[in-house]
Amino acid sequence: MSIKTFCNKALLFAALAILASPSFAQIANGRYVIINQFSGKAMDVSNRSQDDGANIIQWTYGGGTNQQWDVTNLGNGYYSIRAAHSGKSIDVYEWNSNDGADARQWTWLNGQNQHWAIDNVGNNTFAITSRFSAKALEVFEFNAADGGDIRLWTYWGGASQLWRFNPVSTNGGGNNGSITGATCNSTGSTSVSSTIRVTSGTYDGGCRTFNPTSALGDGGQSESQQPAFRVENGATLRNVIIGNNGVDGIHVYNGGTLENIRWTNVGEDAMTIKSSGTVNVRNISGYNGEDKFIQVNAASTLNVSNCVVDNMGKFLRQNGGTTFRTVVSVDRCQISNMGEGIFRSDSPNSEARITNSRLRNAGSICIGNWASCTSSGITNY
Ligand code: ADA
Ligand code: CA
Ligand code: CA
Repeated sequence: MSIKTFCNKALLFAALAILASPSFAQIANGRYVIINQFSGKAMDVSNRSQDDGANIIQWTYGGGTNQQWDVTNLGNGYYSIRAAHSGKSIDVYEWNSNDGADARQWTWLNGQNQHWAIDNVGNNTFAITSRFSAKALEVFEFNAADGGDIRLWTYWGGASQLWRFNPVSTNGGGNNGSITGATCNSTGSTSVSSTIRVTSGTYDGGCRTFNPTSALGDGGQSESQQPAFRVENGATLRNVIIGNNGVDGIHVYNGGTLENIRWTNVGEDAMTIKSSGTVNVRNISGYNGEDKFIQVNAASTLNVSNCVVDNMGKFLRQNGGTTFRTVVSVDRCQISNMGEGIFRSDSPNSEARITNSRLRNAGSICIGNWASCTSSGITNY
């Protein structure tokens, strides 16, 4: 090529390189769940306290407003970060400038110990640094458990000092690539003594907690339990919290959509595909089952995106001994503490894949027989 063409191309590439470089965008004002990169747990005001001096700790995200933070750009290079349930600020307690100083909540007084720099250090992880002490918020002593303390320490860039800001969506809708799971805060409760059937259109639970009664089962491992909801023929169920008696969860016949659902305490299982169809599941959280989360009993296509699932035997089971074809895709999920693993099937005709997800103590990704079972974009945290 001519020198002129070469120079034009070089300029074009330089311009493209600038456009393609990470934007290191600032945090927009809004409400966020703030997730620690090391533990995967959410920044939390202990015991939902309203008090000045209440401790700030980490806890598994469960949708509480004491786990959501209103972030406001103060226009001076710093932000205020205030708990949604109390309006109180993250505060360097007692103006302690040492390593190990505690982060607690305090009434907003506009002090420099309540001003925070939020710096994008790459990959959408952020350091949160005090204007007063220049020290960074971290999970103290690499504690991965619920209740781990949030304190300040000299910044050194470890995962325990890095945070993700996941926007809280108020409508259960998209989350721009972040993993939040379900986002409802309970608006009240409704008891369910016979299965609620959703046969067309959309059933919007309004973020109420649905509590199955013993008429449907006891939430244990009995296979004779009834589901709390039955979704049929492509209908949609959204904005639901299933309470402590999880019974047989949600049954889907002939395809359907589940959106913004939280299973507080999974029963025999959380969701079962009972007859063939396409099932789309998004923005869900499930906790504390004994065995399966999702059960597949019929040939089907299942797409799951944006889920948080913790503490059960396995994420998905195609019914034991069956050889029909299921195609499962799981994207943007955080899966932790699976006794056995993620996908289990006996079918040489089925396919499963998990992408762009975070795993911790999640067992084997592929168990049993599959035509294909793959993973990509996995972070072990
Ligand atoms: C187990 C049980 C099946 C079925 C399934 C389910 O795999 O063996 O018969 O009940 O659970 O649908 O939960
Ligand atoms: Ca603390
Ligand atoms: Ca079941």
